[in-house]
Amino acid sequence: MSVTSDTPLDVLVVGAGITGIYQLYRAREAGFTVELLEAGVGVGGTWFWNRYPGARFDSESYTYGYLFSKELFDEWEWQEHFAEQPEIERYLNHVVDRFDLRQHIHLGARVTSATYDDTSGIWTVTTEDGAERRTRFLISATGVLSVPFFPDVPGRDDFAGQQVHTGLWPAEPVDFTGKRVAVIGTGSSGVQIIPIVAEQAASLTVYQRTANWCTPLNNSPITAAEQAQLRADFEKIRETLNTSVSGFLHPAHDRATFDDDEDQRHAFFETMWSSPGFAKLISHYTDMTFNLEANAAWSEFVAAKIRGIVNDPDVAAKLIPDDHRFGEKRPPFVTSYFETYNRANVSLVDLKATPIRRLTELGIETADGVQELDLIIWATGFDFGTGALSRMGIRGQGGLALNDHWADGPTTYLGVQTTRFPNFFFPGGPHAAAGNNPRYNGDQVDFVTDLLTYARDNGYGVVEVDPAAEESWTAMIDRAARKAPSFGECSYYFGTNIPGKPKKYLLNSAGRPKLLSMIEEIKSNDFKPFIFTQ
Ligand code: N01
Repeated sequence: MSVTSDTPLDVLVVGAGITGIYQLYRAREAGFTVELLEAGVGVGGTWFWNRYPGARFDSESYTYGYLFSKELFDEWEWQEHFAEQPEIERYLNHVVDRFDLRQHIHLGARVTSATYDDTSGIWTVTTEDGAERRTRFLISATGVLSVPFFPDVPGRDDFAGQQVHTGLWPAEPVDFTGKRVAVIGTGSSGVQIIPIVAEQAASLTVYQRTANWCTPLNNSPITAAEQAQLRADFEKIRETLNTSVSGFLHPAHDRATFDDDEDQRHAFFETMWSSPGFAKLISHYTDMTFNLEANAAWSEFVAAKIRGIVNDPDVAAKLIPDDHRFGEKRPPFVTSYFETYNRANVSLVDLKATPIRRLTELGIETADGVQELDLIIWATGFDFGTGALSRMGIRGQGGLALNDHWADGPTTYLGVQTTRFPNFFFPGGPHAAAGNNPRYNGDQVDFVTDLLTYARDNGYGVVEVDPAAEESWTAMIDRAARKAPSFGECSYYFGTNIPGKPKKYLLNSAGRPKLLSMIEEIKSNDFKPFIFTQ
């Protein structure tokens, strides 16, 4: 099957997640001919695939949704401060229909190769069904958490029961009722699904390798008065988000941990414990993440909370991290998580003491024997940052494979382009964000659209980035990684969860204001250091 026409598209977007939908909208509004290819059978990206029970935002709904249209903001009333997956998927479908974008979207269209032609500057993109499309500009909005990771556990195919991954959750509801269920992994996905499975399953066994510093999400419905206030504050919200380091509304605190005496500190820790989501990182004492003593004081407070909630002291001890500090990994935010371990049908296996040996036909085998199961839920994470880009068969100048170009990890400029791959962009990919992702990704989409508009309006057909600029931006990313108090090398942010993956920082910890100020400077300088040719 081939849909190739003589006239290439101006823009082909890959991925119908939050970033891709916005990129499609912006490219069309800028007057480009544009289509979007999406592997899934629905739109939503991360929020389409991660449809496991309990999946929800942990950034405030109204700060995570789109802010480009006041009308859209006014008409969509988020039900909760942290919306659940079904509402998020409905919202994204609403956006697609409201802005009449569906006609440009091809669902079930997984990209298998994308090849740049040095002579014409045109990309040829092939999908799984063999269809080919030609485009001048190729924009991959394939996200950072889109390739689920299954650990290489021996005997995975031997298990006779059902297996599902949180990041590849089936469209049909998975029934836990009366079943013996295992959840492997206790990252943000695992800790969201565990309480819900526990309520319905006959038994739930949680396989935990590393305990995480989980704290309450503190979600609640958005009241009518709050809805009205949000609408009244639209411009103020946008302004605050645009000037905050990580794209949240939470204000920074003005005191360090030991500026307060013990009683004041305890009271502040209680306030933090009861605060919503990421306030516990952003509005915390200014030194909490990097002053070891300060971090230890907060960690001990959280540990005491866990001991206070979990009845069995041995189980509580296993749920308290002992190998990393609070904030060194991305902290999950939970609802009734620790309480779940007080249920008679829930047990916790410490994989450091008894690692998984293999799967058998009946269940999971550790040193303690085989736990018989009906359903295994893999909540084992993702090939973060570069996972999707490395599986699309992308070839740039002279047939160079992106995977060879990035053999030692990604190098980028602004997290939107890499050298030797002209006319190819990847907003929301590696080096894009460290915080509330849609805010950074939206900045990148706006920038890429402006860049392409400039090229078109000035008669240029090829846009590439100066190698010196890429080198300097990538060095800045690596420096910021070393300085960043949070997200240490034990985190998937360095790719260390994937065997054989180069250890390279995949976020942009320099903050959103820096990204925005660089974008403004580049725009005012005729988009240098991008190189334009006809
Ligand atoms: O994945 P993870 P996730 N044997 O990589 C364990 C976003 N998100 O899907 O820590 C046994 O964090 C692994 O153990 P260890 C958010 O950005 C957001 O949970 O490597 N266990 C860990 O416990 C988040 O950070 C929300 O020792 C194995 C788990 O699997 C990101 O997605 C909700 C194993 C993987 O945790 C990823 O979260 C959900 C093995 N061989 C996700 N291999 C929101 O709330 C791995 N594990 C918005």
